[in-house]
Amino acid sequence: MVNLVLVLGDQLSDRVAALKAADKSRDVVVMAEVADETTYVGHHPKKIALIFAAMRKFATRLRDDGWQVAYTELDDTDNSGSICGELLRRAEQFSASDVIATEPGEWRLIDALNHCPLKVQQVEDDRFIATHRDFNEWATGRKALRMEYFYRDMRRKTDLMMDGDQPAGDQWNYDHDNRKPASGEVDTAPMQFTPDETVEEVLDLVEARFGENFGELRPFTLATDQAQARRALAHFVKSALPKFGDYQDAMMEGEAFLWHAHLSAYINIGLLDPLEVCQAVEQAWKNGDAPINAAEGFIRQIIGWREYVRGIYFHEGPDYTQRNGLRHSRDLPWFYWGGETRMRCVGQAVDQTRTEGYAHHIQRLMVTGNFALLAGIDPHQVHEWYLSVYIDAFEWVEAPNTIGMSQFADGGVIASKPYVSSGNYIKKMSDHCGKCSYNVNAKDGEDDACPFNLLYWHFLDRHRDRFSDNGRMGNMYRTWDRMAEDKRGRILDRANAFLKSMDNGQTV
Ligand code: FAD
Ligand code: DLZ
Repeated sequence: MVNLVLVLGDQLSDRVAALKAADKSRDVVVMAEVADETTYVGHHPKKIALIFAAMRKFATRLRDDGWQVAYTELDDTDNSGSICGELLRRAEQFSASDVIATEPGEWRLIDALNHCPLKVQQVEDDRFIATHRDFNEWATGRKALRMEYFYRDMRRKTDLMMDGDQPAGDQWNYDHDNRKPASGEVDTAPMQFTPDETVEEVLDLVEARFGENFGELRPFTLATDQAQARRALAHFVKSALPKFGDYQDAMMEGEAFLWHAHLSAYINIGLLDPLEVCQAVEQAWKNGDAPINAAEGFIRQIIGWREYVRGIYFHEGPDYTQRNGLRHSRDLPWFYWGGETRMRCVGQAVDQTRTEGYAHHIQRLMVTGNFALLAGIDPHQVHEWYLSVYIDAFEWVEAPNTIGMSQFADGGVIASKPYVSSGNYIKKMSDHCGKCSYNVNAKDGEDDACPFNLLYWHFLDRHRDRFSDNGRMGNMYRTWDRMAEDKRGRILDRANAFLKSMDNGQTV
C-alpha cells in the first residue's frame, strides 16, 4: 500500500524523519505551496520566495534521487489551498490512505494534521540535538528552566569543544568577552547568490501574489539549495567567525549583518544541519582560525539557545503565544510597519527588516523588542510582527524568543528578569544615538529626552508590584527611589505624553 510522505517548506533535508521512515520504491512524496501557509501571517516576500524556491529545488533533488514527488505550485488550478486539502487530493490520486509526516514546528499545523481525515502518523523531527523526551526529562523537577544548564548538557551530548567531561579552556561560557561596540570597517558580508531560472520564476510569482506584503522582494540573493547554503556557511566561517564573538552585541549605522552568520533561515528550513554548522565552527577553532570566545559563543547560540527555545515551545504547550503575563494591551505602532519614527535605532532596525527580512539578535531584543516591552505593546501583536517580518521566523523558534525572552509575557519561564534597558545601552553598543533627533543624554524628562530613557522608568514604576522583589532588579528600583520626587514626576509625565502622541499616530 502506497504511503504519502509529507515534506513541508521548512523540512527540506534528505535526512528529515518522514523520508527516513518511507520507502522510496513505493511511497509518494507530497509537497505543496498553499494559500493557508502563505497567509497565516503576512510573511515578508523574501521569506515566501526563499521557501518556494528551496521547495522546488528540493523536489527536483528528490526526483533525481529516485523519489516520486507530487508537487503543487501555488498557481495550479486544482490547488486546494491547504496542506490537509493537498493530502486528501493526493490520497485519492494515488489510492493512499496513510500519511507519514515529520512533526511540524507549529501547534497550528500539528493540530491541522491531527484533524485531517486520513491516517496521519507524525514522526518526531530529529534535526535537533535534544528530543522532546530529553528536554522534558531535563525540565522535570527544576524550579527554573535556565538555558545555561541545559546548554552544558548539550555540550556534553555533542562533545563540541569538550576536553573529556570539562569545557575546552575550562570555561563553559565566554560571553564577558563578547560585548565590544562595533568600530571601524565591517570587513565581511554574507555570501550572495544570483537567482537562477527556478528562483526567477518564483520571484515573479511572489511579486504578483505578495507584492503588497511588508518587505522588499528584490534584490534577492539568498541561497536556495543545500550546496549554496554550504558555501554560505564556509564563507561565514572563514570571513566573519573570527570577529563574531567580539562584536556579537554591536549595532552600526547602515550595517545589517556585521559579523553575524545570516544562516538561521537556512538552518531552520533544512538546508543546513545545526550539528554540521557547529562542527565547521569547532574545526575553525581547532585549526587556530577562530578564537575561543567566537567559537564557543556561536556554538552556544545553536546547541544552547536554539535547542532550548524549541524545548520550551513544545514543553509549554499550544497556549504559549496567548500569554500576557504583564497584561500589556497597547497596539503595535505603525512605525513597526515602516512608518516614520524619530528614534534612529528603531528606524534603522525596521528599515533593514523591510529590505532584508533580517535583523540581528540585539536589534530584535534590545531595540524593537525592548521598545515594545517598555511601551506596553500587546505581546500577541509583537509576536505576529516577528513571525511575519523575518525570513527565519517559524513559531517554534520565534515565539519563545518573543513571548518569553523579549516580552516577558510568559511570566518568567525563559528570562529571570525582563530584558529592559534605557537609551544608555543603545548608546554604548551602537553609533545610532549621534544621528538621532532625541537626546540620549537627557535623563530628567526633558522634551527631547530619548524615549527609551523615559519609558524605562515608566515600565519599572508601573510594574513595581511585579518586579521590586526581584533580586536582580533591586538596584534599578533603588536608583529610581533615590531620585527627587519632582524629577520622577517629570519623567513619568513626559513618558505618558510620548505614549499619548504615539497612540494618536503622531510621528514620535
Ligand atoms: P547569529 O547571530 O550569527 O547566530 C548564529 C545562529 O545561532 C543563528 O543562525 C541561529 O540559528 C542561532 N541563534 C542565535 N540566537 C538564537 C536564539 N535566541 N534562538 C534561536 N536560535 C538562535 N531566530 C530564528 O531563527 N527565528 C526567529 O523567528 C527568531 N525570532 C526572534 C525574535 C526575537 C524577539 C528575538 C530576540 C530573537 C529571535 N531569534 C530568532 C533569534 C536570533 O535573533 C536569530 O536566530 C539570529 O538573529 C539569526 O541571525 P544569524 O543567523 O545572523 O545569527
Ligand atoms: C512558511 C511557509 C510558507 C510561506 N509557505 C509554505 C507552503 O506553501 N507550503 C509548505 O509546506 N510550507 C510553507 N511554509 C512553512 C510552514 O508554514 C511551516 O512548515 C510551519 O509553519 C511549521 O513550522
